[in-house]
Amino acid sequence: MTGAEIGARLRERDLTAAPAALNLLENRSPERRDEIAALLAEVAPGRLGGEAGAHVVGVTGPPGAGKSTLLSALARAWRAAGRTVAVLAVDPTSRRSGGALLGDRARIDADPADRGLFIRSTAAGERLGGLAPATRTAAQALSAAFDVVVIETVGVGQSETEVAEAADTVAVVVQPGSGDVLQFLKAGIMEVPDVLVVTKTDLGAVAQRARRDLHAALRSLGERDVPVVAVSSVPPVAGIDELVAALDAHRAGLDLPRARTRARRLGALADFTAEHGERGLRALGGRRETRAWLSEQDPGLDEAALLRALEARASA
Ligand SMILES: Nc1nc2c(ncn2[C@@H]2O[C@H](COP(=O)(O)OP(=O)(O)OP(=O)(O)O)[C@@H](O)[C@H]2O)c(=O)[nH]1
Ligand SMILES: [Mg+2]
Repeated sequence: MTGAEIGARLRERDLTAAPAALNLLENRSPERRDEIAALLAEVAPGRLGGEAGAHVVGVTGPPGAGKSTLLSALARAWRAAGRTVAVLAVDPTSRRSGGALLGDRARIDADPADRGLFIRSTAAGERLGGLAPATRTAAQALSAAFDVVVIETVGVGQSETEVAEAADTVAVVVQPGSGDVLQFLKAGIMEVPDVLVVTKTDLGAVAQRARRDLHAALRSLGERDVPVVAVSSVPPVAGIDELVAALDAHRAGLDLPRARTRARRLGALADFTAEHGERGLRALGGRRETRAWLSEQDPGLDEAALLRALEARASA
């Protein structure tokens, strides 16, 4: 199947094209570049006649906070509501082993026979603490076919900034009793997420305290509208419907075309810098100049097309 064929199938919301799309997008060899570009062109907003319909949700937080278990519960709720779901889990540990072990970081319970739920674990690649370059474009491609696309990343501090650039809604997952997120929030090291989730409320008082502390920190930052949702992802499961509603409410309040256009432009800039370094950036007149130039480009262009435009400009 060619890149264009895979892209066309995604555009027609054929979920069975998802594995082939990921296989192609994760293949970073230069000879596949045109295929990848062809795939992305098929699902570009210019081709779709508007932004892809999925809700792209970033789920991030410290190791072991309960992200994957939460996603198992969330995926069940979304599927029960008839929504199709793709989960892209970024595995930072496989940098050393050189390849992602399927489902390693994800550890998401799912019915293997369910065609409406697609789960993929990807190695983080060369990028430290960030998104695998393939993950961002995979999220964009799958957005044409699925109702919900989740990007799960591990980390606190730097990682949610990159996720925020790729996702419509960012949820940061906090484990009760671990102070990192609270301290990072208070110190302004961490960007305030769209939704905060306290996991493991089945543990009782410690979870309630975590929720109160986060509320207090948000108040002191003047961010009293950010919801803090307490969940238990293991029986007795609790708070999942409330979390689904909080995520939906955030998405409903977004200027989606504006957010997505910004994401594609920042993504193209990140791709360009990853491939051509600071030196390439200087050839474009610097980062600020390049962002200004990107902001004048056609909002219907996909990330790969924007990257090609940057490269053409750099070599002009
Ligand atoms: N009691 C309780 N344990 C939970 C809950 N959610 C997750 N856990 C446990 O917490 C541990 C870590 O859960 P994961 O879902 O793998 O956490 P994660 O954030 O995805 O971890 P990494 O991907 O390794 O960063 C596991 O042992 C889970 O069983 C919960 O709601 N209650
Ligand atoms: Mg996980």
